[in-house]
Amino acid sequence: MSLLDKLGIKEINSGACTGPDGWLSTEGGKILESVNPATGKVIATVHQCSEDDYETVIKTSTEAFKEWRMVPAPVRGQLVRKIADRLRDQKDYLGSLVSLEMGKIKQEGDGEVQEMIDIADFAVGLSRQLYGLSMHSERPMHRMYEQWHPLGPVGVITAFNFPVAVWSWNALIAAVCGDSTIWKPSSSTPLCGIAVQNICNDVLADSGHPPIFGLIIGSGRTVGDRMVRDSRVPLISFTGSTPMGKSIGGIVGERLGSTILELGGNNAIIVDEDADLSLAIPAILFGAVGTAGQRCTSTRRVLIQKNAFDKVADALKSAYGQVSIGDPLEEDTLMGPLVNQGAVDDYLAALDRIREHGGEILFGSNVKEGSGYFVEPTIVKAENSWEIVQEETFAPILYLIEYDDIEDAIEKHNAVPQGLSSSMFTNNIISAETFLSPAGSDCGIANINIGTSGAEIGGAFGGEKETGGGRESGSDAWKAYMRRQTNTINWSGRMELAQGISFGDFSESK
Ligand code: UN1
Repeated sequence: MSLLDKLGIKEINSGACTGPDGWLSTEGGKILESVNPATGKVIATVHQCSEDDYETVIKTSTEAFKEWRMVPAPVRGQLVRKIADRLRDQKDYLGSLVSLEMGKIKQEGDGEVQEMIDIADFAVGLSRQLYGLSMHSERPMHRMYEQWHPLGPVGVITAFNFPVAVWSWNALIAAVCGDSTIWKPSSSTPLCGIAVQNICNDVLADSGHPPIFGLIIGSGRTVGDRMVRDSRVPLISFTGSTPMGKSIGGIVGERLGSTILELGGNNAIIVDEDADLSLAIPAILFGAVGTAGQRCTSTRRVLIQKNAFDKVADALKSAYGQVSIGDPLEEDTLMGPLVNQGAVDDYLAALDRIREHGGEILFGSNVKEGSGYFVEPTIVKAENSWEIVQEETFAPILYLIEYDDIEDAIEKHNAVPQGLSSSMFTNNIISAETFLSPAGSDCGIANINIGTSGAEIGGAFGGEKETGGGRESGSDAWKAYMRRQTNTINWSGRMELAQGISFGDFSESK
């Protein structure tokens, strides 16, 4: 049995969205090819959804929501637990599919499925902890509290680089919150969407619960744009580029819907003078080369105290020299391909701009000959102020930048438009606390002695500034998927106004 068979994927897939009873036929829809980035060859094709199909998906999801919102949250959690069971069974296959379709190495593909399992476990626990506060009323014999209610169908638009985990952060938390979800995966990774949806359909079919997990594979212009504009979808969670996020934020804001925006990062690691390089070098390597530099949390800049610059640069060059590039499903490979030719073109265009700035290339900078979208991981000596350094290039290009002292390091660190992840390697408690203080890193994630990428699911994930401000995954990120209701109950038998207001005496009125 082939990998695709094991995951219920066909060579030609004519179910690209879901209705009340699982897959809807989209036969005849415009063909989308899923391409293996390591070879450039087509893995399988999908007939995409039409605008009419979108209407069925949204109606199904809206009806499912009406039923699901009344299911007790701990019972909702049990459905998610079953999905976690299936993910545990299929971890190896699904991890391999992520590798095959997106190009990250198998270790990271499996790691991504592990994130799904972890968030599912988190969501099951959360299903008994959707706590609201209770407040003391200023009036006697009044009870005041808040409760969290389900919000509605949630639109989840995910990117190619985490083709399954980001769905789970959203959909599994939304599920225990009582929401249905409509997932639009990236057009580069439709097969990952189909594989996950097959698991959801199986679990739902046996459960007696409504079809709360919906999928829609189609072009951004046909179905994505429709969903973003649709006032039946109160929340859009979007992961992708800053320009696209700005446009989505504007459209959803215009209709006063909510968004969770998870946009670009320009993540830096500060290497303090006394940093332990046996920790810093592997962390920088994983952050910059892992997933071929295609995580939002990828390390893009390393700020190095100028006296330590040569030592750190040499250690990095030597580590980069040992990175094996090739088939992401091979055990020894550390770096797979970029996702497509467009990404290779972006890598080359960035290198041209680096050269225009007079940037010194310390390692790499070449596209690999042969099939597939392979490039060399690249190290550049750069200035933080260069325009290209200010931008997120979704490729393994690492900028090494000198600083004088901790103030200079933090100033340079924060002097980019994005604010996702950050880290400092130091054994100096004052440097560490400065970095974590209100005057330190301006990012949503700030770490000491671990890198910028590979965050655990238990924390709230997201960032500031042009990263969009959204938070998903752990901590209290669940609140974004619910609506808060404040309730006051008067059991005093008297009608008393707040703020001590007296408004005539009508107590005898019938
Ligand atoms: C992303 O790149 O969109 O922290 C998400 C990390 C992963 C998630 C990255 N847990 O690198």
